[in-house]
Amino acid sequence: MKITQAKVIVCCPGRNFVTLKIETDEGLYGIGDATLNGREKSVVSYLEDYVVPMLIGKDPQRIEDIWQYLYRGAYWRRGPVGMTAIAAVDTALWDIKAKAANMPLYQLLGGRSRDKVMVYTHANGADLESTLDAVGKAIDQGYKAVRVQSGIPGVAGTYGVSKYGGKYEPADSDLPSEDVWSTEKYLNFAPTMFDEVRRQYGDQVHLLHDVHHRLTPIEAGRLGKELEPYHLFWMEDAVPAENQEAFKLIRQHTTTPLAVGEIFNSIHDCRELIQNQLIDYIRSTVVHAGGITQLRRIADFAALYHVKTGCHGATDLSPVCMGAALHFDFWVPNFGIQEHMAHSELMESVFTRDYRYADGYFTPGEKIGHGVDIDEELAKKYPYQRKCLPVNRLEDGTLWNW
Ligand code: CS2
Ligand code: MG
Repeated sequence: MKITQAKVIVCCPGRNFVTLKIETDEGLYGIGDATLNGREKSVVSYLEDYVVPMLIGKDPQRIEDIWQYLYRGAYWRRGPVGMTAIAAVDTALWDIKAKAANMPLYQLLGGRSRDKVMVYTHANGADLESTLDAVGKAIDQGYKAVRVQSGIPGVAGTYGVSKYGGKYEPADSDLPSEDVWSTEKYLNFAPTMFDEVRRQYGDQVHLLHDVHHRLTPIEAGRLGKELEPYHLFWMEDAVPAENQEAFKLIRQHTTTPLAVGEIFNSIHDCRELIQNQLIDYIRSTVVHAGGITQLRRIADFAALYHVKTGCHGATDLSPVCMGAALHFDFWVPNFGIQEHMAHSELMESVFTRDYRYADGYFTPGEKIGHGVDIDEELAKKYPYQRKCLPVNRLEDGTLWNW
């Protein structure tokens, strides 16, 4: 079998998506997600100007060799742009191989390890009252796990909360909008929020929270300790994780489970965190961590240290990533949870997918491959529109972590 063509499809049905379609001389094709929120066109160029010409004529069944060719062959290894491009190729090749084997991708990975995949959804509101309502709605929809984010008293707008009402889409303007942040006001508010959620909804529902890289290690230790009475499923991205060792300080102060990794693109980004058991969940997923091929390596390494998977699943990861991730989730032995920030109907309209939601769980579907496809003609109706993620400043104007 030979690769005859690879197309990069860019569309914006409510938000930007980049999709790679690899075609072969035997009529089979595979689809991969190549979306990098706020830097989409960089990945388009990396694929179109460099990777696609290298793929033509190669045997698509040689998934590992092509992964090594694109990783080692780049010389300039790792990084979000290159690894997202490699991930898109890898996902498309796994899609082709599973189709050639006439089986769903999870079967090719080793068969299912569970009957269904537990997911968590997002509940957020501009204030505590609307956030509590959103949690109740998520529970009524059957979710067993809910991520709770709220506007903070005295802080105008914040991560995870729509500025204009309606669905939250962080990449909200042509050039970065500017958010304002106060760690003090946040730290004083967060325990109250979870106290209210537990008081209103009890202990059964799993509660998650995303700090979104905004604390120092000792602040994260304080928050984790203060949230212990509320038994969070995880506290995510408490601290920027370039310095993996810094998580030792958080661990010394709290038993609140820690999750990190949605912005990692290599196993090396999380090696110390995992082997020193500084985290409990690894958030890396198919589209940004080099595809199924590297994500499997990360998960298997994590399993040695009791770390479970918790794949990222925001709306800026396309239904192609969600589909591939659900097949991965169905197989992976040390599964933890899968994020499901629901795409809008418009976003989903250009993709066909086989995964299904029921009562807090997903199943990946039984179609051959990963079960997701893109309607190229319909995608043309929604041309790319540059949208950047916000930047974040402290109240004194200091540029901080968004
Ligand atoms: C967030 C993401 O879902 C999450 O855990 O961290 O929504 C993140 O903000 C976006 O993926 C950034 O593009
Ligand atoms: Mg996150």
